[in-house]
Amino acid sequence: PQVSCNDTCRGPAQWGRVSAQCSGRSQSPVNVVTRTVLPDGRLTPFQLTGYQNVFDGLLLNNGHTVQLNLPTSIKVKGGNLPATYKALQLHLHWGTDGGPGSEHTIDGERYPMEMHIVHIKEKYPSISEALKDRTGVAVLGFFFQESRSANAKFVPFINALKNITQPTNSTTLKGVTLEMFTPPQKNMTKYFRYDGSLTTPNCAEAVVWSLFEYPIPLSREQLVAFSQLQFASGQRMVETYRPVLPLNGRQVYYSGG
Ligand code: BO1
Ligand code: ZN
Repeated sequence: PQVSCNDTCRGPAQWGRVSAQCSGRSQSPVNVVTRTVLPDGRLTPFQLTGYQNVFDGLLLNNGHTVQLNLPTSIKVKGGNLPATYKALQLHLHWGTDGGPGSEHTIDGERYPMEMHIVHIKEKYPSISEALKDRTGVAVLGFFFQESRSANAKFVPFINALKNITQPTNSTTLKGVTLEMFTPPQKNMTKYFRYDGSLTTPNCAEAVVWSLFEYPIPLSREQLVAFSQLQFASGQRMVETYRPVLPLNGRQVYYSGG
């Protein structure tokens, strides 16, 4: 008889069967070896638009992660990006109860959580168009680190998680700004840059990655709160990161040269 698949038999090791692109040579995430990054003076500070705009955003458990949909009035350019990109959504990757959980690693260190702000080139109507372009998508990646005190700016986001424990629950975060969920701009000047892919199927190699060195602080309790979410299987939504993949000769650049 047909048996249903659990969350491991559909895990990253099987993704090559889901989409051939997941077996490609420019996949994400990667381990960044800081000794071998190339300082690049073209990696200037980003020009961010709409980070102070107040919006009501849909926060949802999409069965893979928690996602906050963003207004497309939020944009990023500069930093040697080849175009202006508009925001679609942000989401996170984490471990178990505040343990290691970031997708990218820095010198082999895995942070407790990583946030991705997903953008597409302004000219594209949807992500499916952008995924056909090798630089169609720009993801800004932010690491988190455990801090003694709670991060007050994340309180509304984290409080809302208890209302969306099951896929496909959603709730509206009212009166928020992207500024609440990102570091002060002075802490966004040091970042790593490389060309890679989506970290989940279809794993399209269409992403310009920017990974900020400065980590966002959250208390242990705040990090643990993400582990209350659940997959469709009823299992706790934990270890939501893809293992690192080889660079296969790709260079990682660094702004802080
Ligand atoms: S990530 O930032 O590399 N972890 C990543 C991985 C997968 C997606 C986005 C970012 N997937 C796509 C979905 C689309 C959806 C789009 C925007 O995100 O495949 O169905 O429309 O939300
Ligand atoms: Zn992601």
